[in-house]
Amino acid sequence: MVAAVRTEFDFAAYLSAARQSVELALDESLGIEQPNSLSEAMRYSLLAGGKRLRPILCLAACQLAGGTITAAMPTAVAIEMIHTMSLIHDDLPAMDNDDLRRGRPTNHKVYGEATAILAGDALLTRAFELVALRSPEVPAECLLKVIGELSLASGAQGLVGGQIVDLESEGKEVDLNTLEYIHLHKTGALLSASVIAGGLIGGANDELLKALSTYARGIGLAFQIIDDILDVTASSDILGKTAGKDLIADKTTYPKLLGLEASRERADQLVTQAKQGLAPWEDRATPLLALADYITGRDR
Ligand code: GRG
Repeated sequence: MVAAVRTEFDFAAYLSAARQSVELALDESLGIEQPNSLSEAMRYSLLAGGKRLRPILCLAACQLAGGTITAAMPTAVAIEMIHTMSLIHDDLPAMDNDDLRRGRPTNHKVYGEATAILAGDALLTRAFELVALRSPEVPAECLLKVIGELSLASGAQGLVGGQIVDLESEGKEVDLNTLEYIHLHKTGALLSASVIAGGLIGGANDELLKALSTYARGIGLAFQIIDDILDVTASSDILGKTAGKDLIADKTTYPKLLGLEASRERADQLVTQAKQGLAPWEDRATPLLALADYITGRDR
C-alpha cells in the first residue's frame, strides 16, 4: 500500500511567487496615460513596494474556493489600488500629514497636494474599472457582488467611516468599542473584502464565504492589536514596521485599554479562531493559514 505523501508547504517560496505575480500585474495595470503628471503620481505610489497582503489574500481565497489566479488578478490589483489610494489620502496634510511612506517621500511631498488627491481619486475609480471591465473570465453576476463588496469596504461603512471616527478621536480617550470600530473599518473592512472577493470569484458557497469572513475579521483585528503592542514594546521589528516609534500619548491602543498581556492573549485568540474556521477545507486552506501567521507575526 502506498501511503499518501503530504508535501511540505514552502511559505517563503509561495509568498515570493505571489508577490512577484502581483507586482507584475500592478505594473501592467497602469499604462502611460495622459496627462503624464497624473500617471506618474499614480505609478509612484502603486509601485512603491508594500507587502501586497490584500491582493495575495484575494488570490489565496480564490484558489481555496477552486478558482484560478488569472480570474482573480484584476480584482487583486483593484484592491491594492484602493489600499494605495487610502494611504495617499491618509498622508495628506488635512489628515495624518506624513512626509514619509514606505521609506519614501509621500505622494503630496513629491507631486503636490492637488495631484496627490487626484492620483488617489484616479486609482480608486480605476479599481472599479478593472473589476467591471477587465475581468473577462468572471461572470457579470459575480462581478456585481465583488463591486458591491469593494464599495461597502471603501465607503462610509468601511475605510472612510473608520477614518472619520479615528480623526474625531484624536486627542481623546476612546473606549474599547470605539477602538474596535476604528480598526474593523480602517483595516478590517478591506482585508475582509479581499478575502471575500477572492472567494466569490473562486465560486465559494455560503459556508465557505462565512468561514472566510470570520477568518478575515479575526486576522484584521489581530493585525491591529499586534501593531499597537509593537508601538509600546519597542522590542522587535515586525512586518516592516519599526517598533516603538510612536509612544503617542494621545492615541488609545489595546495595551492601554487591556494591558499588554491581555492584548497578546486577545490577538492570539483571534488568530486561532480565524484559522480554526478554515479547518474543514484541510490542505487547500494551507496558504491562508500560513498568511494568518505571517500577517500577525506568529511565524517568527
Ligand atoms: C477608500 C474612498 C476611500 C477613502 C480613503 C484616507 C482614508 C479614506 C482611509 C484611511 C485608511 C487607512 C490609512 C488605513 C490604514 C490601513 C493599514 C493597516 C495600513 C497599513 O497596511 P499594510 O501594513 O501596508 O498592509 P503596506 O505598506 O504593506 O501596504
